[in-house]
Amino acid sequence: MSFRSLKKKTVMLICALMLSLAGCGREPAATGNGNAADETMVLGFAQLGAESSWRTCNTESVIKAAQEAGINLMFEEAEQKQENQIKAIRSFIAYQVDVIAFAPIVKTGWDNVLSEAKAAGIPVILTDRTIDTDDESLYTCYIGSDFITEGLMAGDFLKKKFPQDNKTVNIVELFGTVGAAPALGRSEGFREAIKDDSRFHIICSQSGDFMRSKGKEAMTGILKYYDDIDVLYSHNDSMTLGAIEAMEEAGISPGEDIVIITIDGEQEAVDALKAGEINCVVECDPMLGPTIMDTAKKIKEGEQVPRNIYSKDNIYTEWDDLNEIPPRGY
Ligand code: GZL
Repeated sequence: MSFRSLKKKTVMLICALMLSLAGCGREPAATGNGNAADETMVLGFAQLGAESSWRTCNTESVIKAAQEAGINLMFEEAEQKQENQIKAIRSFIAYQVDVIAFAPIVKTGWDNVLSEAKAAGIPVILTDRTIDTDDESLYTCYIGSDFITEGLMAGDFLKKKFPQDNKTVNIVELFGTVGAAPALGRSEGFREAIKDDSRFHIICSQSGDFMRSKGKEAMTGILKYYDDIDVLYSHNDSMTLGAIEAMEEAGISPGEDIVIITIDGEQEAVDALKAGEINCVVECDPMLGPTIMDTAKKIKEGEQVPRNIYSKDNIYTEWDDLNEIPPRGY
């Protein structure tokens, strides 16, 4: 963690601690008649990191949407560490924000801090990733993609790509962050889609942590060990783009020697699809900001909101009119 970041976090936590000790938190501005003026809504957002272009776009979407919605945003970025997200949520509780939203880096380990938010009467929105908990009251709703469906879409493309013949199809999977909902869901959906076709063999699954550098590192090692890979199924474009670098360094033609299926829909991946280096891109919409802000306002006003608000994810394949794909924005 940089000194600047540590200083910022320290100041943030001291302020929150002082506010909580003073038992005051946020004091509504008084009006002439002594009633609290309409307070501008405060939303605390704990982002998980900046590991991919998808995440950067997601962050920009949240910040822009808060500005446009007139919501005061307290934003903390956890540098891929769950303990930092938990600290950020605790600081939001101490400050008595109106709503907390966060992208849980992994599915487990949230019950304690979310119980504290519940005790403080602060509603919680899960964004982008889900959690495992026995207490469904710990969060109000989830806003993001359906990762199992994304995996099913990827598997369905594979079945179309390899028509019925007897040839074994060897698959390498680049797994996202271990324990993360998108990685677990994309893995589950893909396996569900191909489980009835005995030709498909997943010969290796290795985590690249959703990062380009780690995707390249993983694929470099895999290529040294296996010389009969037919397909790469990668849980995100950043890892895929790193893997493509590794393939090219090994003299392998991506999209031809090895069929590539990837998820997110970054511009660079769509450009590689158009160049024939990738065969299928399953979209995962990062621009969740407007829905988060709209939902947060409804929750603050006491309106009912759906338990799951799913993004609509498209799929783009080598068989489509690729000029129809809109500019991606990330
Ligand atoms: C999916 C999101 C994933 C993206 C990756 O909703 O959580 O995290 O697929 C990002 O690019 O790192």
